[in-house]
Amino acid sequence: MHIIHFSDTHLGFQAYDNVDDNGINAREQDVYDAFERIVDRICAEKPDVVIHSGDFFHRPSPSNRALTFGMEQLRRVCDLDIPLVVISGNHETPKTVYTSPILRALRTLHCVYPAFGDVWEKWTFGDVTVHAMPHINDYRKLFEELEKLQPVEGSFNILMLHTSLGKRYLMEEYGEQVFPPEFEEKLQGFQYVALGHWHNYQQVNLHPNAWYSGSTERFSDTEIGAEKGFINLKLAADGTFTNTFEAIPTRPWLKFESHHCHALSVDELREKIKSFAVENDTRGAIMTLVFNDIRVEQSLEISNQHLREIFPHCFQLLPKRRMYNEKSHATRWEAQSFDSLDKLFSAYVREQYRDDEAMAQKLAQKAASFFNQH
Ligand SMILES: [Mn+2]
Repeated sequence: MHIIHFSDTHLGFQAYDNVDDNGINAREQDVYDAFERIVDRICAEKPDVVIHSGDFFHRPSPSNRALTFGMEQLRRVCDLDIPLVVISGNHETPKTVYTSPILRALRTLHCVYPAFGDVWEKWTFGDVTVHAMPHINDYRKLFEELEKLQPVEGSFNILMLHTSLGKRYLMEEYGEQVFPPEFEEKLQGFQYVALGHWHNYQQVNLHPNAWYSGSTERFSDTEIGAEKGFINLKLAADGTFTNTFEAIPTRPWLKFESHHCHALSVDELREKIKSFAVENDTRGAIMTLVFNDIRVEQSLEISNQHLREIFPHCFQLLPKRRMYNEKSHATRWEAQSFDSLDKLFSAYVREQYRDDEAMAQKLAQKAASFFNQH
């Protein structure tokens, strides 16, 4: 038996202002492309069963485009008569009773078995039983279902969960859950636990039968350096199995980081960034640029516009400036926000008029009243 396990496709996710030739948010399109690549592989490999461990859609009410795209792609799998089981994740599970579960729409496809709402469901395909435990917001109901959960004797039991198994796999998101520790022992009754939620491909240390397939695209800079793709699960007749990860191509996301920027001259810092631009292929890449302990006046000279000139062909620049505070030697995070523009300007003016404190103060005060007015 061949099973393909994937997860966290987040259809409908959008980020940044880049729009493609069709007027679609370019990052949203990246997410669709990743999904389509996996469906291409499913159609080529023709596995016996496909499982998706949640966060199929990014929201409980996805856009028309996300919904129609998802349905069209699943239809390709149905045309090959391959059953596909999908569970609801914390992202698409409705937060109130006023919203109807979007995964219900997938029931209209004959090969798709969506699990949503507050119940554990199971389906058997040949030698394999797939237990689908959707994300359940209400802990009382979740506990009830986990109490009932039981593997089928004589079958290869796969349990699908969208959760953090142990506290290590939390994503710092609304509504996410840690798998209740009192039920962890129960997991041993299942030959394979197909996990979703954590975005990197990973075997769980404490539960070697449990695997995160990871997401199909990168949704934050914590996913830099991790490949994206799906799991090929191959079962042998004796009940053993092999688990292999297959990567798909995705948009590159690179990270430049400079420590102790305050100890460098602006020119030295610039050279460092430029050599990174030479050593790496940054075309079409998302670029996280971290400047640790940077002085205010340095950050004004290494502006976003400046960085754009160094990386003219990158997709998106994400600079993070961690400010150096000479007096306390403490540092703090400074986003690209304008809330402390007056402070930035005043520090800059003081730097420019080192020998004329009176002039610096006068300019800073004028600027401060201007910033207050506007
Ligand atoms: Mn999730």
